[in-house]
Amino acid sequence: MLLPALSWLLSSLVTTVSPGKLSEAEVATEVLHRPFICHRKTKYGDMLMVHHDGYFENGTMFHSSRSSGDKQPMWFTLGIRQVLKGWDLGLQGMCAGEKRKLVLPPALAYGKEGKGKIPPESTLTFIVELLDIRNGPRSHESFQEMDLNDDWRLSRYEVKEYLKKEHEKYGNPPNDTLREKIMEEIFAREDENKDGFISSREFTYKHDEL
Ligand SMILES: *[C@@H]1O[C@H](CO)[C@@H](O)[C@H](O)[C@H]1NC(C)=O
Ligand SMILES: *[C@@H]1O[C@H](CO)[C@@H](O)[C@H](O)[C@H]1NC(C)=O
Ligand SMILES: [Ca+2]
Ligand SMILES: [Ca+2]
Repeated sequence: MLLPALSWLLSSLVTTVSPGKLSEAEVATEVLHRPFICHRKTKYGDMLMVHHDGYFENGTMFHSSRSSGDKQPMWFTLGIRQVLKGWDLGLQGMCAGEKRKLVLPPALAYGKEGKGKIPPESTLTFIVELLDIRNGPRSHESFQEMDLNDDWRLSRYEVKEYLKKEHEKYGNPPNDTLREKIMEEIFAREDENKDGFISSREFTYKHDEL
């Protein structure tokens, strides 16, 4: 899985893309399985772990995460266009253990162009099973976790400590040079008013492209 800190960087790249024009297309969503117990529901900014199967309109399967590649479920952040627009819209308010069927019109999938084996103007059906939900890199929970002295802004020290903790969590070798570099990139991008701190407003990304 991507380091949250890295996906945070990626997400800021994604969100700097100018908002697309409004689409009237909608996702048809059907709940196939609802778990008995639901501790929390997905919201924008959460990280989701899913297995998914994708089908063409004629019923042919074009992808299954259970049988292709490393057969591992995939992690992504909801609501930042890291995945198809139809997923960002159709996987909200979902419980871990829930299974949904999404029918995506082309405008919320691969559009007029198509991609790879997806022909132009394809309506796609996905069966998505949500396995786990975590606080996203941009959530208030993450901010509070990073804000060690509770002053509602992140200093360079706090960001560096967070990166260090994340690197240790995922077993990466300690490398202060690399962390210093990542941190400077984060501040260059996120500290909009250049006061040397990332405020909670600067931290929480805007998802107005949805
Ligand atoms: C189903 O549709 C896809 C995409 O248009 C095509 O590649 C595939 O050959 C079709 N399968 C059948 C059985 O018609
Ligand atoms: C630390 O990361 C930098 C930049 O990626 C790299 O050039 C350097 O070799 C790394 N140092 C160690 C000790 O791994
Ligand atoms: Ca602080
Ligand atoms: Ca600032």
